[in-house]
Amino acid sequence: MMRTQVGIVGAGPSGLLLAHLLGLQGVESVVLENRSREYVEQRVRAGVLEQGAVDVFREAGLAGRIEAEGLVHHGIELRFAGQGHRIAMSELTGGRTITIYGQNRVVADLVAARLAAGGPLLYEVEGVAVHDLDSDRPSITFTHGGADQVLECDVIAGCDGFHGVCRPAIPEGAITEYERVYPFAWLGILATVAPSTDELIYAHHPNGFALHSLRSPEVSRLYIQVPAGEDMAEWPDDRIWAELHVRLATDDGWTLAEGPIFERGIAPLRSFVVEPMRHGRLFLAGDAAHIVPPTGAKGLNLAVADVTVLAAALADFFATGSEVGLDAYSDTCLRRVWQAQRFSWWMTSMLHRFPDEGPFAARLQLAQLDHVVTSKAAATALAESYVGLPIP
Ligand code: RFL
Ligand code: PHB
Repeated sequence: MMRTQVGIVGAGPSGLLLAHLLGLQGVESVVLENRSREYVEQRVRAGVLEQGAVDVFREAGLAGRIEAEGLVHHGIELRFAGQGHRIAMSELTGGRTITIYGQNRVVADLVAARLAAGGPLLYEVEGVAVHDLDSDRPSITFTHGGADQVLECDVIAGCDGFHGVCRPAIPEGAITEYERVYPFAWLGILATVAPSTDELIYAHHPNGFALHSLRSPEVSRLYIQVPAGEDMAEWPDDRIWAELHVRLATDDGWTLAEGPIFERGIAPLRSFVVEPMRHGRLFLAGDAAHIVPPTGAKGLNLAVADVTVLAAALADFFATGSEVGLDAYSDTCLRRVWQAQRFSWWMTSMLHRFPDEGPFAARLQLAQLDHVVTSKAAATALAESYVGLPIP
């Protein structure tokens, strides 16, 4: 039998950052992850950090590599009807920025910090189950290195992502789930080629959405909308590039440079929220509690906000016994979560081809885009959401 203050299920960005923030406040935790360290550090996902998220990392002493190697961006481009239009994000938001820095590097930085702090971080645990969530001694059972283990906790943090075990452990009827599944997915690639753009390009095209992002001056990250359930085998490299050229084309002769593709994957698009983000002594954070379609670049940033709020509430609880912060956790986070849902849904609706909608809907999308790039009020609304709401 092991004992800790906070048992954390999942060593993604949520679980690792929570462990670090708790450690800074003298709160003990044990982090349990069912995958291997290599797998988690290589998993390619998000790439955009809001300024508020970078601030959290800086204040926690974790921003060394982000500041050295992250790329600070002041605007994005919306491309439609053959033309690009810059949204001057920083000018519209009093100087706020975003930073391009891959999620796998965020995770690697957090793992390094956790190991340096000597905190327990167990990989390749199996059969994780959470128990007695309604008591003040919840526990986690699992197998590690062939041995059955019981971890007794004061609190459990469910940071185990959308497919984890914590949310399903909450009795039916105690939570409400809100969900929208989109009829399309994103096919994403990483390619060894200098980005053909300085800023992210979000493109609307009759064939469907495309996004030109990047990871570094040498590596481009590109996405195209594909039908839900699409098989990667349908997309040989030359077809991916051909479609990117078509969807990103402009009237002024802009060109897209190609390079060797070294990573590819297809991710479904979904909007999901669970309310409340708590059951008894179990607190859900990040993707375990909510999923946004990636069009707003909000998934990772919401995870950072959740665990920042949760760490402060837990530190107060362990220092003073007060549950005020813990009781407010779900409502505090959900307000911000629903704003990110609204923005992510809106960006998704404006930029994708919806197979069941006709030409009227497509004309409305173009009118919406035209409005955003010609009205300062509309551009400001987009920019404020894109750079991110304050972390409470
Ligand atoms: P994570 O990163 O999913 O981490 C959860 C961790 O829990 C582990 N786990 C378990 N551990 C122990 N026992 C169990 N039973 C467990 N079950 C699961 C998992 O192995 C994992 O290590 O959630 P977290 O920490 O909340 O972080 C959230 C972000 O990862 C997520 O919001 C974003 O990456 C979303 N997302 C993207 N966001 C963007 O802004 N841009 C993107 O391009 C983008 N691409 C993506 C994505 C999410 C994806 N998922 C979740 C399918 C691409 C994919 C494929
Ligand atoms: C990425 O670089 O992976 C990325 C950027 C912006 C998004 C989604 C993903 O909206």
